[in-house]
Amino acid sequence: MKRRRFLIGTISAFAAPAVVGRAQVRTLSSGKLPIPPLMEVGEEAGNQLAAIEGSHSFIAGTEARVLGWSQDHLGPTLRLRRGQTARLTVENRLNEPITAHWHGLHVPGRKDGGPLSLIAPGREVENLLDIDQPAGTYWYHSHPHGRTGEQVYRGLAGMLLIDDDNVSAGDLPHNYCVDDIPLIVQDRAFSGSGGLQYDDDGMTAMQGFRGDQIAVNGALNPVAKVPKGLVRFRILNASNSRVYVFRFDDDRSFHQIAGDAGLFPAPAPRNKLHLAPAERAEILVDFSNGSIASLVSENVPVQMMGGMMGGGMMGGSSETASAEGILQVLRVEVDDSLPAAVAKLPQTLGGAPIPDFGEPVRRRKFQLNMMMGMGMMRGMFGGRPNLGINGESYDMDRIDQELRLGETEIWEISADMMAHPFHVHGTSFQVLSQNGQPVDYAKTGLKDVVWVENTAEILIRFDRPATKETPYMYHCHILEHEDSGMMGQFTVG
Ligand SMILES: [Cu+2]
Repeated sequence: MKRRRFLIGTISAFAAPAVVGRAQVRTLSSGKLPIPPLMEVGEEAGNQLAAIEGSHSFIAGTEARVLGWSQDHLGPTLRLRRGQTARLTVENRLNEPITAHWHGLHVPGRKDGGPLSLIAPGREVENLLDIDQPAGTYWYHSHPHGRTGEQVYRGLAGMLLIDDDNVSAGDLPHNYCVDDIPLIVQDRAFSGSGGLQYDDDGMTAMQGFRGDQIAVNGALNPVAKVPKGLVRFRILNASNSRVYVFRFDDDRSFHQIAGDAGLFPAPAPRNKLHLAPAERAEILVDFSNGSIASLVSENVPVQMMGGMMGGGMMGGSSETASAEGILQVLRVEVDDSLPAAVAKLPQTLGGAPIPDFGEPVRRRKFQLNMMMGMGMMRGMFGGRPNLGINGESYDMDRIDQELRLGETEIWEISADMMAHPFHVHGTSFQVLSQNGQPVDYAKTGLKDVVWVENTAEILIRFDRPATKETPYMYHCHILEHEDSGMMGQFTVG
């Protein structure tokens, strides 16, 4: 397959972010925050997602060629219900293979939409997904090996919510698009004509691709109108590699109520929110005093360890050298005419999952490798680098681990050179420690991505099977790392 190359060289040519207080900010229109349409996915037939190519205007007066699910860019928000089977047909109207991966869903390997479940051009696949896991904010995206980064970047991603009728939602904002607002946050780079730029070779693949503009639900610099009360934002970091540290420009505090895979036991107060690629967070923000605020993020630099990957060898990208600058994400304005259903912060979150992993019977180690000899050298000289886990690059003909159904394990994950968001398919896990420090479950909830700076330990169990024909994946969710081989596959039986 001919790989597209939009951008030659390093990202340094596009390293002037939309930074507040800097002169070189390009003028952007501030439009209303687009909200993806809600698709209720029940057991009845007729729910259809089609991968299509479309055109989308990020910058006024320009059009970008993009991808989407049943719409020009990104996809509808799917709402599934616990205890039900979601029936959903996925059709591929593109001229290259895709998959439909349900990120965070506890479904068997054959329904997981991993890289071995390709949907060829012109084909469609019916999915019957039995939903039995905590209510929460999940997502879906294409996952073909070597092409995930570009396909997700161009738009094959969407949000997926699980509701649970047995969990009282009355205490929490739950009016989609009014006080319960999805925010799909992605960084983007543009050509002079307003088209999307992307590159996944060489040093860009080593660092992970980063754009200099922040899109929310496909819009740059949008404005959200919210009611005068408590507002729930469901934030998904669907960026290929960028890490965010979100906060409000007036430094107001807010409460995190959920992480990747379900509610916390109680709202956790925060001033800042660290969100690595593929992580989700639900936050409650109080707008009852009517004052406006902007959601911003620190411009987190790519952190490479060791002198060799410092400035010189990194191709002089200014983003690696400087953490200065604040990225504008979303302006929030209060509209008195909108109904505020919830005014008071709940003290506890009824129906929050209670971890019940039991005693671990085994430990496994996963070392995320940037240092793969000649493979890394290829990356430095402009080719696709050869990254790996435990010394081996992803091979779809090799099963890397064999697990037993229902057995709890501790996985020890370690990173070299830089920090990586490690994702595991097919289940949710509990983070036990990061960098040797114990992690408080009340501040993370259940997860399916863990941020690995140096080391992390997770407690994990699989209750669904995965065969060697359609195994589960574990991988770095920096999509250029995943596409370059920082992925492994395993069976559960
Ligand atoms: Cu990585």
